[in-house]
Amino acid sequence: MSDTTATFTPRVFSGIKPSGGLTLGNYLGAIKRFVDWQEAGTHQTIYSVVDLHAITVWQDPATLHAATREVAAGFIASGVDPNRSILFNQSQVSAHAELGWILSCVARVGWMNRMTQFKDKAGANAEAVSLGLYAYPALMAADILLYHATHVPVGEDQKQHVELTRDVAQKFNHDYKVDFFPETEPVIEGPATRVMNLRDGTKKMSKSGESDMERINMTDDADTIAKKLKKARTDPAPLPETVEGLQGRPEARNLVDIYAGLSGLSDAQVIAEYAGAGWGRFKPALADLAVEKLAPISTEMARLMADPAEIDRILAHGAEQARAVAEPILRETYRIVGLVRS
Ligand code: AQP
Repeated sequence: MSDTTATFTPRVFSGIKPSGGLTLGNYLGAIKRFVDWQEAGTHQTIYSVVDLHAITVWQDPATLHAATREVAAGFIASGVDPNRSILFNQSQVSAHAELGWILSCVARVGWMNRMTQFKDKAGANAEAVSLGLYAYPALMAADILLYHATHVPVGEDQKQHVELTRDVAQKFNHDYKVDFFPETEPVIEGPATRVMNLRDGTKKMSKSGESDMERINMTDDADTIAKKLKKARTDPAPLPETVEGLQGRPEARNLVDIYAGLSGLSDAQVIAEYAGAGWGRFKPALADLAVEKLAPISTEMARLMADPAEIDRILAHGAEQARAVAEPILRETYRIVGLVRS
């Protein structure tokens, strides 16, 4: 039984839900890394707007299509090149749903019960949320394993789901006595793998958070980005002399981390540059950096979104390419399981 990905084609898969507008968290934790993988050229890169995941919570049908296009525009404007990466929306490749069902029959209820994201999202209302929200990690395992992806770049919050994907792959390989699915590696590297809410440094920045002031949206204009960062909550102390000094200061750590993620520096390098600085110096510098990096992306997103037919064309072409990779893997899965398929 294999416990490495060495025998598989080096391939990256990752996705983002169109459950609202993209945030700085999605950009730093995911999309920026997607572009790095594409640029490295070491792996085939496959990226998806995972709309089947979005509907695990209510989505207005009138806005879901637009949100799907917006996420696709965010990918492209950030540097995902549809000529070098496969870019598509999940629901156009029905193999995701087909393998999702098969892997739901492999995954165990006890595994789902341990998923912290489900507990966070369901809150006190666990009996009333959709069955899809509960089973989400089985579909996510299918998204990854459908392409025999060896590496999955994600933010910190998705680590547990990628680990569950490994468990699903192992159990499938064990139960059917095959060496078919890889044990995919989650890749969570560098600064800003968990960007926090600007109003509360103990909560993750999310698309669906209550207040717009708690997140930077990738469609925010320069003035809005600067205003939100200048109003971001902080403690009164200046920046510390060392990274260790950020301990117990979640808001300060978050802003340093965002600076590091945007600049390509490490947290330690940011602290070395701003040791002892007050917020009156650091926040405007951060706002300038954020505007410099994000404003061109939001301008390009607006340009792309003005031509929705072109985005749909790119997604349709990507879906065709994704099907070509997925189909033989799904076909072989059916054969291994003993399902009849003509
Ligand atoms: N705050 C974050 N910091 C770092 N990475 C993040 N990601 C999301 N938020 C942060 C990463 O973005 C990728 C796509 O996530 P998703 O949209 O599929 O789901 P999510 O993690 O549930 O994102 P949101 O923004 O919190 O969405 P809602 O509010 O709709 O649930 C993943 O790699 C994720 O780690």
